[in-house]
Amino acid sequence: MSTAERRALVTGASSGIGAATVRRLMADGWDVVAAARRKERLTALAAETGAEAYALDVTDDDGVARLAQHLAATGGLDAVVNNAGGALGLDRVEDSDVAGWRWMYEVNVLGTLRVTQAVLPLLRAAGAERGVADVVTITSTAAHGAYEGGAGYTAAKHGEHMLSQTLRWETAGEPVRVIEISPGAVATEEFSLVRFGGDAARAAQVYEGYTPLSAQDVADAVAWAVTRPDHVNIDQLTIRPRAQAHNSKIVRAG
Ligand code: 8X3
Repeated sequence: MSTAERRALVTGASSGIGAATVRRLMADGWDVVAAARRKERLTALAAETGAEAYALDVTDDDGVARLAQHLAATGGLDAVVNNAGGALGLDRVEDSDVAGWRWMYEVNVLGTLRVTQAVLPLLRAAGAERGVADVVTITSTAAHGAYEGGAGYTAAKHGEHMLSQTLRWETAGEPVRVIEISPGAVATEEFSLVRFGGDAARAAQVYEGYTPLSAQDVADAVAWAVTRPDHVNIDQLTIRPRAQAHNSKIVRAG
């Protein structure tokens, strides 16, 4: 599939996997709308890559609807990369904070639902015209298993996984592919910092003693999945560092 004149929306684009995906798709010749809450954080990325910076909070119904209108009025959409999301805390179930779970559901599950619902008509139209369009969702290996302290995040990611699975059943036969990319440990600027409430030392420990994935590794997987021949759907792709066999099994040096 040629990427010439194809347009992608990437959410959570201000850092990490989102920013790397914007860079990779722009380098591959896509037009990219880079969306994130903090538009000022997108300015440098937009200047560097030529992507369009768009302020979006995936928890805001009206904001998501406005984005869909903007996309419809400015050329439509060939692919969405649902990347906005995150984890809060590493608390046992008995100690979990309901507000933290609510935030994780709101951003990971409902944010993906909101954005996907809003742009699906545009993707259907693009697919009908050009052969295929893509819904890509960045879940996590946490979408496919459990680990101690992870229940809020794993439950939300399992929800996102089932959203993706169900949408694939519902759109089978249409020119819309539904793709789930599930990364393991990825060293990004923010994921673990957010999870541990800004505790930089604790966040850094997550990636010590082995080579974690980079955001670029995941962006490469996205770019590969959306450029398969039109009849090929990469349902779900797990990608981990070589030193990781499970969320809780990482072999560290020393
Ligand atoms: C991040 C991977 O192991 O922290 O999505 O759940 S993990």
